[in-house]
Amino acid sequence: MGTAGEVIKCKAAVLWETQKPFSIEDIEVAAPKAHEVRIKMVATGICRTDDHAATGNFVTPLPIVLGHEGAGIVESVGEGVTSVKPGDKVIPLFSPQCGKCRVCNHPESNLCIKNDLVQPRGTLLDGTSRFTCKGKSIHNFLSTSTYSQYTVVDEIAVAKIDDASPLEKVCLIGCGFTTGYGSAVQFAKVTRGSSCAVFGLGGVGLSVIIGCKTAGAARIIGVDTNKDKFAKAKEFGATECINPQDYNKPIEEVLQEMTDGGVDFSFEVVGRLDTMMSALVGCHAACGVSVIIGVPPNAQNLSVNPMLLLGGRTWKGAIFGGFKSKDAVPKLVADFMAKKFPLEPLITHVLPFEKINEGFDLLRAGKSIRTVLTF
Ligand code: PAD
Ligand code: ZN
Ligand code: ZN
Repeated sequence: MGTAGEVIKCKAAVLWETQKPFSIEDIEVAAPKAHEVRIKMVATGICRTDDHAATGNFVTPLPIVLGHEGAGIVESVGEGVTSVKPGDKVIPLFSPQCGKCRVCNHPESNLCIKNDLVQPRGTLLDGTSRFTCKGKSIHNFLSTSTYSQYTVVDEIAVAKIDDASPLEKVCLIGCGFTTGYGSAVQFAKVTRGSSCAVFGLGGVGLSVIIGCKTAGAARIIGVDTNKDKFAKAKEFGATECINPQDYNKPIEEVLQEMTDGGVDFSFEVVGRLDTMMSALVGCHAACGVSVIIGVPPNAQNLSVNPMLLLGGRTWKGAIFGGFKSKDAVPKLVADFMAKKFPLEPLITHVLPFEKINEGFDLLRAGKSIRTVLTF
């Protein structure tokens, strides 16, 4: 490869300060060090977690190159890399899989201890970043940083996928689709004939619905304050949709009345404390399972009466749908290629990368499900 070993100059969307637009900047991307991989990005989605970071709701070091739902082609690899090679199609993994730690060796868990999302340092594993702009080092986001024409990731944070896969679609497997779908089928293990409630009908919530339907749920109740989301939710398999603003009582009571005491499975896919409580109380007090997927606002806590759990309810949360990322992503791409689930209906907008701020405006206005930026 012509550029292997060299610094690459390219464009990236840099966030210098929270609550400010992204600036498209000329940056330098250093060559990958040992066990690192440099990727030419082809497509990346806009996920609400990127917006949480851009607004400061989710705290991460600045300045930074955000983006964590992407797909691209390996440009070059550092010493010792064995799982990918130049020319491979890949998906960066915001939740890595080192394959060695206690969590990676646990049969059920997936949040590898090498992750950079619980307490983000904004760097690769060696504690530094490969990005510089105007002489300043720019941080990495969630081990991935996909809002750049080129990015460098650790080998444990990238998965090789099918050579024939359409990158402008399968990029959603890098976060939104997999998180939602996995939360239903892999993490909650939704059962056939069960009742489910999904709070928040964005890209992730709709993917929860795909998972609930695949698992054979009998009732899937979509809950959203934006009724424009209902038609698509029904297209994906929601059997009914409700808007909390249409009732003069708490939505958890409405759910309890609709489902003989509460749903079997509820999913919070908004990222608010009040909806986390409603999802919890809206699942059955004895046999309900409530799953938190939404990222809560920074440093906010809930106060919970333990009686809500004493009767047998389960309350849990998951990153990336509970999937072990490096193992699961190539299989999910193969499943998509075998038409086991759709991704196209989740993509409402496709924009050139330079229009990233327009893409975020669409999300903030509630007008998009997923915008895919193409490079
Ligand atoms: P999104 O903004 O596209 O969807 C959120 C939906 O919630 C929208 O349709 C809103 O209208 C709706 N909503 C807002 N307020 C309320 C309310 N009070 N009651 C009901 N509905 C409401 O976001 P998304 O689908 O990209 O992401 C959803 C959340 O999941 C967000 O917090 C994101 O940070 C988080 C996430 N978590 C993971 C993970 O691994 N756990 C991965 C990806 C995203
Ligand atoms: Zn690990
Ligand atoms: Zn995401």
